[in-house]
Amino acid sequence: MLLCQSNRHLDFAEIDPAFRHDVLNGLSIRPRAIPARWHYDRWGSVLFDAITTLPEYYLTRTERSILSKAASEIAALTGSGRAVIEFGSGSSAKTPTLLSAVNPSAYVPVDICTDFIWKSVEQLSKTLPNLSIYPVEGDFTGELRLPAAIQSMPRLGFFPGSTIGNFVVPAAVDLLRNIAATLGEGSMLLIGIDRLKSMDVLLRAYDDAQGITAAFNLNLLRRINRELKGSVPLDAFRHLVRWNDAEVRIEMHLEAACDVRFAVEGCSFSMAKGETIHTKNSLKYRPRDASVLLRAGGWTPIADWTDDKGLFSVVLAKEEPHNRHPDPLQQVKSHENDEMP
Ligand code: AVJ
Repeated sequence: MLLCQSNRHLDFAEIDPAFRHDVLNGLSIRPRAIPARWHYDRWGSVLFDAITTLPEYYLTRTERSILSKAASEIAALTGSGRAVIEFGSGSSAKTPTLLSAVNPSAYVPVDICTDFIWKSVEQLSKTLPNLSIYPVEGDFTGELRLPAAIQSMPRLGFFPGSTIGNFVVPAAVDLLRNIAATLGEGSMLLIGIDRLKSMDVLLRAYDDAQGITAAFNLNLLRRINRELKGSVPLDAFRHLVRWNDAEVRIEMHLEAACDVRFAVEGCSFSMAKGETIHTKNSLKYRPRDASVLLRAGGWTPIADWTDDKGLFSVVLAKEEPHNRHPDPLQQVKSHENDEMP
């Protein structure tokens, strides 16, 4: 059963003003940086799907196998009858495993790119014909309105793929808090988080031998040329991957291979050889880092699962603002500030 609601709708030819802003602003600031979400136009989503099947890209298959092994344990902890809200559902490849285990009362896929939502939802309604599906087109970093039909249902958020790793820590905390506020009291969250591991395994996962990740990264420039009337010479740029140890993250950049000048929406830019546009972060978390992150975001971890190599974590958490745990230190402090009667 497929039911429709959209937070925001853009027609085909329409250009997202936020894309225009992020690109013009991102090319003007130093270091230059364009948010990773703009990689996902139609072709970008196809390329990302190809990335998930690459031998070097262990994330997707590892998460999927963790989920299928843990499915019944997860279901035992969540109980059945929750509405499952999936953030950044994309092609929803991991969803059927979870959905058939937790026996949800409804499924709400949330994504910025609707093309993919519709296709995957069609597929899903064939596999689970009795499930009510309410796709929401929207940006889950902003305010999200959930469909009225799930108002009274207990919720289980599903945030797979280590997408949380694309956000620097303060933004990740904001996002987790936003998800907690959206899902509300008593909610649970099942989240996939990629772990810290050896640098060469990580570098290879983002710089594969077939060059699919390079094409995915360079596609951003193609999109800029197409949607923002750009004149960026694609062959003057190279896909560059870096490990940033201080920030514990993989970085993707587009590096100018020579001095280059171009225009976007009538604004001219010039870049010197070797200069880069930072296009993506992928933060890696050790298990305890992940636990601290979740707590900071208003979620208390209650169980986690990994693979035998400890490559990837799937964590189940429940919504619990820290002020619901009385903190003795915090209490002393707040008493100090109390005004005497
Ligand atoms: C699904 C966004 C988490 O950072 O690992 C992989 C995206 N982009 N290779 C990641 C991605 C290029 C992926 N996320």
